[in-house]
Amino acid sequence: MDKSLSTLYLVIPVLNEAPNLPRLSESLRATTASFQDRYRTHIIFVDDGSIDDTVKAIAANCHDLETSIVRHEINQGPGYAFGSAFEYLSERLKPGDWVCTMEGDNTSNIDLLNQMFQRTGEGYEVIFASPYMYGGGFTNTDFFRRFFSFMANTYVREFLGIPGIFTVSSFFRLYKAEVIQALQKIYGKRIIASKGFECMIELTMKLVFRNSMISEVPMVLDSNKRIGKSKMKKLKTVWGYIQVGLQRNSWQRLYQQNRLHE
Ligand SMILES: Nc1nc2c(ncn2[C@@H]2O[C@H](COP(=O)(O)OP(=O)(O)OP(=O)(O)O)[C@@H](O)[C@H]2O)c(=O)[nH]1
Ligand SMILES: [Mg+2]
Repeated sequence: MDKSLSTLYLVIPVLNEAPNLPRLSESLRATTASFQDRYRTHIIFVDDGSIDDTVKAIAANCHDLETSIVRHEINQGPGYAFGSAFEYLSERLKPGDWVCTMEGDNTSNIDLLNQMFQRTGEGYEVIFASPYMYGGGFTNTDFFRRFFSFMANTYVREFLGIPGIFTVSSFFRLYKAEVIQALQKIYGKRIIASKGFECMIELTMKLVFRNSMISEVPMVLDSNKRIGKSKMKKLKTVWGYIQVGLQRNSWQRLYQQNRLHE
């Protein structure tokens, strides 16, 4: 391992994903190998009170990869899990590093990372994988899940006033370290307050407040790539979206009051 290289951190929240780990580890291994000349890859799993063998499956499948496991004994939700990962990263991130957040159920097409890095070469600081942009899409995804996702994205665009981004709720994103650090100065080490799936909307808003350079790459979400069911609790997520809407102005004020410290 070349310690002089910058690090690409892959942050993966996992809740009962043991069956998906063999395949996930293969793609993480392939990614680590394909970036080895440019980045050292470090994978941070956030296990959130899984009641299956997720932790054992990580140990069994990822022993040859550089990994850390952040653990919550009791399930707290994916937003809280991302917050724990950002807190963990706050002591470690260096300029030049990148943070990629992704799903643990094999639905984040990690082959897109190359294309995402190409966008960073054009000056973009944050890149979202985007099923809603031209060239992206959904396959093998049930109608209700697509409808829910469509409504969420429409709500954010039309009611929270974030136009111009096609997909605002996807977990699969690439962030420049300096962006995470800038947000941490304003919003604290965890950056996000939301505990549930609405966390990505909160983070998108906070990125937009600081005028971050955001771009998207098209992704086809293939739900057949995962084993098991979605863990999203729909009603809880709708409530989370409403809460995020209610807190929008206070987060914006916080940015305006603290931006000089950036
Ligand atoms: N840490 C943590 N991770 C979670 C939690 N709920 C879901 N996840 C993980 O977050 C990722 C996304 O969850 P999914 O259940 O796939 O939700 P989704 O992608 O919106 O739904 P589908 O498209 O139907 O898969 C997966 O890696 C899950 O293991 C949670 O409460 N805590
Ligand atoms: Mg999923």
